[in-house]
Amino acid sequence: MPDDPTALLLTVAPTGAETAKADCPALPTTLEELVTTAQECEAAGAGMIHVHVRDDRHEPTLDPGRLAETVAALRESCGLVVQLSTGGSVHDGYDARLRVLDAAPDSCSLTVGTVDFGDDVFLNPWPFVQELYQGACERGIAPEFELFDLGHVHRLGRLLERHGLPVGGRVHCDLVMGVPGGMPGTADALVAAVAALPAAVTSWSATGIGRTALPVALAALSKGGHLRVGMEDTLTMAPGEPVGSNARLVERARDLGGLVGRSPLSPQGVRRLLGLDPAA
Ligand code: KMH
Ligand code: ZN
Repeated sequence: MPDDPTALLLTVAPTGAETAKADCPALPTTLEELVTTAQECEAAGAGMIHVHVRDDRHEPTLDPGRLAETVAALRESCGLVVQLSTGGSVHDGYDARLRVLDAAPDSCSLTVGTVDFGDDVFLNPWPFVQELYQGACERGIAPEFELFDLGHVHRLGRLLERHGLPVGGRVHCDLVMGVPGGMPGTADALVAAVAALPAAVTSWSATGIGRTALPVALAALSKGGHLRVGMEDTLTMAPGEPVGSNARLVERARDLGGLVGRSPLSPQGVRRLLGLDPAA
């Protein structure tokens, strides 16, 4: 059955690894805050949550116990499809990032190539990308391919040609735009990236970092794509107006989608979109 073109996947990325709690007290960094955020965002229309975990000092961590505990808590408290970040922070090593899969999330982010990341470099060499992809496939975890640059779009085609499709046969990717060092968060860049997507891609979303959030969201909706929003990517609603909560960003995305006749996809619909068992 073809996907319903009026359905809109809203993914919320509530925390990320880059913003300090001290700089943004509204950032959900404890498990309790994350669970509350997930529930609020589900009520606002989100279908999937992209999760980065923090430690007791609110610092990013890939501690396996914490990741497993987080997956369990989210499954117990909300219906959202749980996607764990395998990107972590730019300081995380490859082994720790591979071990994220052991927490058995429904989905995992999978960045397809290296990208400059502000003053840092987010390293994703080809052998690591292949190992991560094979690990996700072996465990039946649906990858969401993170594409920060046009070169990543091309590389996704190479990855799928060499290793085949994910379990379930669906290929979902997310254009992450406006990272300093990656592709710009513009309508022109989005159109170019979408035109270059491999034919095997079955769905895509886009997210614009910082002030590119709205231009990217509007361009993505105009091209029929889905949306990722959240405080991982955007900390202001407008210049000088801090985001009060992740749910506000989800509500805004839902309302923008509504203007062009799109309705939020339920978590069950998201599972279908990703090739996961809808009944699980
Ligand atoms: N924190 C960035 C270095 C992902 O979650 O997979 C990587 C990132 C991508 O956020
Ligand atoms: Zn992330």
